[in-house]
Amino acid sequence: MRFDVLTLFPDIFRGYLEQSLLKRAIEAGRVEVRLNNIRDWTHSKHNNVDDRPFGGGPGMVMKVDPVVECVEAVQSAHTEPGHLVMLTPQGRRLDQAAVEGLAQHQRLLLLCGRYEGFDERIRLILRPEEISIGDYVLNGGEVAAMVIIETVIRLVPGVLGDEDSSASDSFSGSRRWLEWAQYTRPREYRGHQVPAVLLGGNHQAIQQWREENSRERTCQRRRDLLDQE
Ligand code: 6GU
Repeated sequence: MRFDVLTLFPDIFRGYLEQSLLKRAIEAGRVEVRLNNIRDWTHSKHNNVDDRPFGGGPGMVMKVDPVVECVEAVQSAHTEPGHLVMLTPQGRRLDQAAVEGLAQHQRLLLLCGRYEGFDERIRLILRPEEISIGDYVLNGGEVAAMVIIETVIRLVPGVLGDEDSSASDSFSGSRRWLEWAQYTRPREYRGHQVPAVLLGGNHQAIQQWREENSRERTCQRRRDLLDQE
């Protein structure tokens, strides 16, 4: 799986790429992440990547030419074009089904914006898939791009250890329940006991308890998930 990130702030990604799971996946050659600075594709004397909106109003708009030329340069480095994703609050809201769709591609280009938005001609020329990570405001698409990288690589074979298979996660496949309550040692802490059934070694009873716990929590916290079933 390969990601080409297009951003004005590549440094935001560096610490993230060095965290253990992702670092191991990169070292094993399962994942590759290339950072591209959109500012390298400016022509103006002052390297402007943004400008005031025509018609007036607050804020600055990402200019069309550096973005289009950066995307074209990244695409032309390969024979097959990668799938272009634009991170924007105006996009389709990311959920696990969307993540599974993105994971079908060999190569994703993640286009991050800053400022008030993108010049509309970027959309018209590049026809990206537009994705939002939720109904709240971010300063830019960089954190959203990291969310995409993290959710997609969890589906790449070999990235997670066996003991942590993504197939058993909440929201994976047809399963839409929240995870059951988990406990580890000690058996008692400040008077709070681990449920006795989990200590008993009766695997059928444990499985039954977990299913019930999972359903109850989903019902209490995320009724909307049960209603979707
Ligand atoms: Cl993808 N970008 C920005 N700027 N804000 C967002 C977002 C993306 N998703 C939610 N809010």
